[in-house]
Amino acid sequence: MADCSVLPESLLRRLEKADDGLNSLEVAGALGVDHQLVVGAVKSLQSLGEVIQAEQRSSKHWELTEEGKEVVDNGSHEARVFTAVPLEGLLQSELMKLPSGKVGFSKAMSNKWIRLDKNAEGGPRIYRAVDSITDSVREKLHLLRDGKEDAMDDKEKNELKKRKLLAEVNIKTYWITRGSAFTTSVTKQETDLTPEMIASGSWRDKNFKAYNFDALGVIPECGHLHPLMKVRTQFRQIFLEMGFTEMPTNNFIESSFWNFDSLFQPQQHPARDQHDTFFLEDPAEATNFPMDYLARVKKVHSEGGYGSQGYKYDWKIKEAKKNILRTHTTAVSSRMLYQLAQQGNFTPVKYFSIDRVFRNETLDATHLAEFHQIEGVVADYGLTLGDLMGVLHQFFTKLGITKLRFKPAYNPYTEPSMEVFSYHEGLKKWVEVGNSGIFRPEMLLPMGLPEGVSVIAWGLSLERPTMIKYGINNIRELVGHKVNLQMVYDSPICRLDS
Ligand code: FB9
Repeated sequence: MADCSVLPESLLRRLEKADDGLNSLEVAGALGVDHQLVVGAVKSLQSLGEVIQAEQRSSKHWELTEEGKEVVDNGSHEARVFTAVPLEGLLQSELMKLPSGKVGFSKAMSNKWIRLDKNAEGGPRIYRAVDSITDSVREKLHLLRDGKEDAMDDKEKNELKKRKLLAEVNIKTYWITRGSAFTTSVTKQETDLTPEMIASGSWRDKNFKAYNFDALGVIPECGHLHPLMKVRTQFRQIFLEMGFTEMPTNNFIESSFWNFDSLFQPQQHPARDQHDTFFLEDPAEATNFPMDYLARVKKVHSEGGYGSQGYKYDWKIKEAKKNILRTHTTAVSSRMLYQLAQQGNFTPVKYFSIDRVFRNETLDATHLAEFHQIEGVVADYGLTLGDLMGVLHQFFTKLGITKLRFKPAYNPYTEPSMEVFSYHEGLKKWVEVGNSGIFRPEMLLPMGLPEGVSVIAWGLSLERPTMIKYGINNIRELVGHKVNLQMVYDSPICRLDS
């Protein structure tokens, strides 16, 4: 087997004697190497300049099929039949049970290697008709496999093609001729200029490979951000540009107190029962509450206060202690507003959050039991519904959504509340893009926020805009165990601009 590292030199030496040129496939056969190695040598010689000329051609080429290769390894079927027949003969029925029996019998008979005695005792019996055989099919296939295309004439090749031992394939070959700068001594091309070469000056005698500025860089193996995370970054950027500060949302588990009671959401509200909320078994209860604040929450629920008549029910701390998976990030907003009230002198704030929330809801193509909620909160003296509409216009304009409409709605913790709609040019209809409202005094005043401070807030999901942005119709293509990770790798950068 030729030494592949000197293939280019071997090719040049053959070309020196071939005035008309060489066919790459014949060279491969002559050198006993795979044709692709010769193609590689042609490419490397072409990179040296005009040493050779190589014209691509399409050549028909005979290749052994898998069965043909098996015959080279184990002999032809007819030869295996001859070998299987002992001197005392073999029942034809026994021969037909052998793997090569059926396939090799007729060929062995036509080669007159065996004979059949139909009247033998016990049934038709096969005997050897000669003492030895030459398995020429195996020998010729062996020669062809080693690149000797002239081992058989076309008639023989087509015969073996019918027997599915050979196949004729079209391959791309090269017709190689001497170039204007032909030489048989190509020096090894250096691809790196090393410090040693510079220090010793040996670079002067080296032949450097031309730098290929068109070569693409190796794409580094790297991580890929999920589309949701790309869109989250864009929303975060929008909030930061608007002067909002991100809230700490790193607790999926929340007490019912902060998730519901602090928001003046009554303990008998349907959203608080099992089929809408995920309750924890262990630890089932939260224990650490600001008890003076808790007492004010209990009072405003059960008796009212701050101008409100309350819900007039027997509020129970046991219900408030229940641990749940938070159903909205408004629980975090509530904690932050309570913390703001504790700082003593009130200062206006703008907060935002983007994180996972969990609801025990009916699943469908666009809803799972969890989603990412985006929430914005602004607290200041004298904020009105107009301020809320204004900040919503500013926020959604940064998303490229300019046509907004507001529809009166209900939330337990905001009054008034508005659903936000935008006209979708593609769908030619108004689609809901979020919900909003002004937090109730029954929520803010028990926290200790000063009279006159009002807090406007709004929310939307991260999944909906992401699915629209990336053209995903079923949320299970975006999140969950069935996600096609290639989608994550291939998803383009996200720009949520107007
Ligand atoms: O995100 C929603 N829709 C949406 C948002 C953006 C968007 O961008 C387009 C590319 C340009 C497109 C659509 N929605 C809210 C509306 C619907 O999708 C709705 O069917 C699903 N809603 C979720 C809740 O469903 C159980 C989206 C989610 C939602 C709803 C309300 C809030 C947060 C998320 C809220 C709130 C709130 C209200 C007052 C005070 C504080 C928070």
